[in-house]
Amino acid sequence: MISTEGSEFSLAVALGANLASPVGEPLATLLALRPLLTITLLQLWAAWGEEPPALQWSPLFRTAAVGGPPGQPDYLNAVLLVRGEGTPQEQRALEVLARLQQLEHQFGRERRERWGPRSLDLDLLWWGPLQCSSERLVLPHPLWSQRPFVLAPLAAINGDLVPPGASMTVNQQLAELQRSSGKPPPKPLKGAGGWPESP
Ligand code: A4P
Ligand code: MG
Repeated sequence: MISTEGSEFSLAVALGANLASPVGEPLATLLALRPLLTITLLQLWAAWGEEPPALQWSPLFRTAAVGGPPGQPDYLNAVLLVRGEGTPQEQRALEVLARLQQLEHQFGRERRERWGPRSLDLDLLWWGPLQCSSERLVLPHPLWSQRPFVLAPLAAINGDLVPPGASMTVNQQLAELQRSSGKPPPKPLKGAGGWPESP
């Protein structure tokens, strides 16, 4: 048996917003969220007795809504990659999810309909090879590789990344999606002051 103890794993979080939150429009929401999400994750890793992970943020992307009711406003999307030591565990992933949902709630998230507009959506995409299939948590997220609003931010962080369970790089998946949909991939939002990765 190959031990994964001591290896580095990545955990990925998808961020999305297309309605105003108590702090303002989606850009204000994601700017306010960033330090809170950073502290939340660093606190969790510290509580588990792990070294602080490295956080890699994508630029922000303005993307057309996929699915859900017609006429939704465009989204602002981004992805956060959290890289650190320690073996991914379902119990810990549920703790991360609970903290993400607290943040969604803090930013005024209301759940009305599937894929409906929202002031903040924080989805866990994967955590290393961990697989979960409960109602509360499905990992890897079943749809991430078909979502241009996930693949384009991931490609901006590292297009050569082969995510857990995938057989292609993120760049290859993005090219494949472009071929099958016939739509160009989303572009990073320019001039988003206060978001360091913004071009
Ligand atoms: N849940 C299970 N697994 C997970 C996971 N890996 N991460 C449960 C997060 N939550 C997970 O969540 C519903 C339930 O899923 C929760 O109670 C949680 O315990 P939700 O946030 O209300 O569902 P959702 O996000 O609407 O659904 P889903 O299937 O994750 O949809 P997507 O893929 O996130 O789609 N278009 C653009 N351009 N940009 C977007 O960000 N987002 C969506 C939502 C649709 N269209 C979009 C965007
Ligand atoms: Mg969600």
